[in-house]
Amino acid sequence: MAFQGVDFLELDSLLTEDEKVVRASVRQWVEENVKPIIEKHAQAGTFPTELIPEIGRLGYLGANLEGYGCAGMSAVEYGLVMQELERGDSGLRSFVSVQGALVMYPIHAYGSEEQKQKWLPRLQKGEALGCFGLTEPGFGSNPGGMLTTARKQGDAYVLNGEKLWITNGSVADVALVWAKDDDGKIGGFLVEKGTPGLKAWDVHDKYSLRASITSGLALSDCKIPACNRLPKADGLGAALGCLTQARYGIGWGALGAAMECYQTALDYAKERKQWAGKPIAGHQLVQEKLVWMLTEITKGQLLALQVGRLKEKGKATFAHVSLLKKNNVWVALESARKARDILGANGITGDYPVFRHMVNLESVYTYEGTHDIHTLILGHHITGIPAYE
Ligand code: TGC
Ligand code: FAD
Repeated sequence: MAFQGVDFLELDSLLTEDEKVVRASVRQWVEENVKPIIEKHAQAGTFPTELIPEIGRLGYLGANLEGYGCAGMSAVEYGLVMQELERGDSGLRSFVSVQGALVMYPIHAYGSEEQKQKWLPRLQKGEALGCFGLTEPGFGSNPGGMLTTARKQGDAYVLNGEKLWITNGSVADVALVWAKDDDGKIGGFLVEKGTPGLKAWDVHDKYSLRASITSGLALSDCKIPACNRLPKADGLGAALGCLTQARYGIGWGALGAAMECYQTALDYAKERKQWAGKPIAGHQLVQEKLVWMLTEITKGQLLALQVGRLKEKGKATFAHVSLLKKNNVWVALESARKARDILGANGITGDYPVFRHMVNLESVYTYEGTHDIHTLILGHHITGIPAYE
């Protein structure tokens, strides 16, 4: 059924007309262009590249950035875009998150004017694709330990190292690679496709985020002009600052997947009859699952909206964003699991979107800081004592 939402507490009354218009237009686009094709792509393990020009034209890439052709949306409008995209598929939202929050944002925030002019307009239109290379085979939750180096050689940097689990790594025209310089300081380096010494390959046989490209990058004496370093990206904090932007979008996006699963399960439970023709929605245990989803989704909506309003006032901290990412992805994953259960055997097929959302959310739970790492970030914040090591 089209155009459904979950708004138990009339939270729409807290949205502006512009915000509702943005949400409605993305929702309609996803209904018409994503939902009819996404299951096929997920089964085939392909990303729907045919949608990229339209995604760019509609302004979804770097949607909350100003200038360089970007839409300049507010934090809440941007969040609603992510929510509606992820109602379609987490892989689609990932594509938009990586391009906007992890490639365009750092160029916008830490780049030179020349880097911005060169990349942002093309990235915004989807004419160029980017990827964000932070994670390494031995350094996921602890990116500060990275082994990749960028040695200065005259007016060039020479990069060596390996990055793994990089969304869009093999198709990116530009890779933002995080590496340690001669002083051991972490910086961001723009490595263009085709640079000698850069190799990319794809991770195959994923059960999760199948409609998304996940790659490895190897940098072997990969020489780039010194002017490709982001001048204002000073240390690990700069990379983590990009993650704050992406995690914010994920906190909203996950709710889209959760609402899709809830609505699918509710509709199914009212239709599906067992035990003398009674709909399964009439059983207490099924109702308990549906009510859990409704309760947690509603709390998640309030959380997203408040973090969004704080972000609009420049008051959202990375700890606020950790709470949002941690809670809402957990709610979405648990909702998807409960919805899968309610659908019985039908729940394991591609006839319904639930299993795809459920397995996608396993990745979302892990990437951009695992659920437990966000617990530790919050623990650090409230006690002042880091407990990572
Ligand atoms: P730590 O000493 O705590 O921090 C170093 C400096 O950074 C500051 N900081 C942040 N700044 C902005 N935003 C954040 N989120 C920040 N977190 C920390 C911090 O205040 C400090 O500043 P200063 O001035 O004192 O130097 O660093 P640590 O090495 O102890 O690490 C802390 C930890 C574990 C929280 C961090 O490393 C972490 O977040 N780990 C998780 C790694 C992660 O999330 N990786 C994601 C890779 S990208 C990805 O997954 C893309 S998925 C594709 C998609 O989005 O679709
Ligand atoms: P690990 O760090 O090895 O963690 C494994 C387990 O140990 C987790 O449960 C974790 O919570 C736990 N753990 C780790 N440290 C602690 C601790 N101190 N205390 C308690 N528990 C701990 N990265 C990028 O840079 N760019 C991308 O575009 C990108 N895209 C991705 C796409 C997909 C589909 C996936 C799955 C990952 C992607 N990643 C990307 C990588 C992602 O960010 C990492 O997988 C994530 O940060 C976790 O790192 P890890 O997988 O090495 O797990």
